[in-house]
Amino acid sequence: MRVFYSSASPFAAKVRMAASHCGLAIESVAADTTAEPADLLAANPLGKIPALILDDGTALYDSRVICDYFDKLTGGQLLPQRLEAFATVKRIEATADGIGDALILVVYEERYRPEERRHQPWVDKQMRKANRGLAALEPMLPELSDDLTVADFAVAGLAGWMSFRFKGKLEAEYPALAAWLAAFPARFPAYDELGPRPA
Ligand SMILES: N[C@@H](CCC(=O)N[C@@H](CS)C(=O)NCC(=O)O)C(=O)O
Repeated sequence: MRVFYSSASPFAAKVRMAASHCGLAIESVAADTTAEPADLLAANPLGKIPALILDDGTALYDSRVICDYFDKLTGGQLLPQRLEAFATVKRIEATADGIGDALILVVYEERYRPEERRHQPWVDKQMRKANRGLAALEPMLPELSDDLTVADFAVAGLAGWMSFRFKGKLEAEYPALAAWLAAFPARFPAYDELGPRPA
């Protein structure tokens, strides 16, 4: 299997950490989404990473679908079986992913729009979304068990990415999440290699 990724992407980091946790050997192929490379578009018409190419050549996207596939492929290593625990993990994953979606739009507004075309009320709306999500996420963290699940990888991907894209925000506003991230490499040593890092 091959995964299109970039070293900074929180969603690609989530998938690569999940694959490692499941003991899956996947080849990582760097992709620059801005350039819309043909091989990425052939795998994912949306042009987004992560996109996974299976051994039979078919493709899967996005990070939630890929992680669910890994879970099924490896007999339930990312998701709990019990309904209540499953719902908790999925809620935390969706919250972390949704915060990432909102913050990425904030980053893209700056990256892709000329200054005179930026619309601050829309950026503010995305920031409110992210801040509500972060405030909701912090009290959910104690619900995570010692056993790593996809929720841990989603939160670590998000928080690791924020630590350089929104430097200082977690420490200043969401210290429980900052502390959770600081403790994560001890729980998952491969974070140092697979966690998000500036491109
Ligand atoms: N919901 C998607 C989000 C993926 C996503 O937004 N990826 C970003 C990089 S972190 C991307 O590919 N952006 C390029 C684009 O939107 O064209 C997932 O969970 O995989």
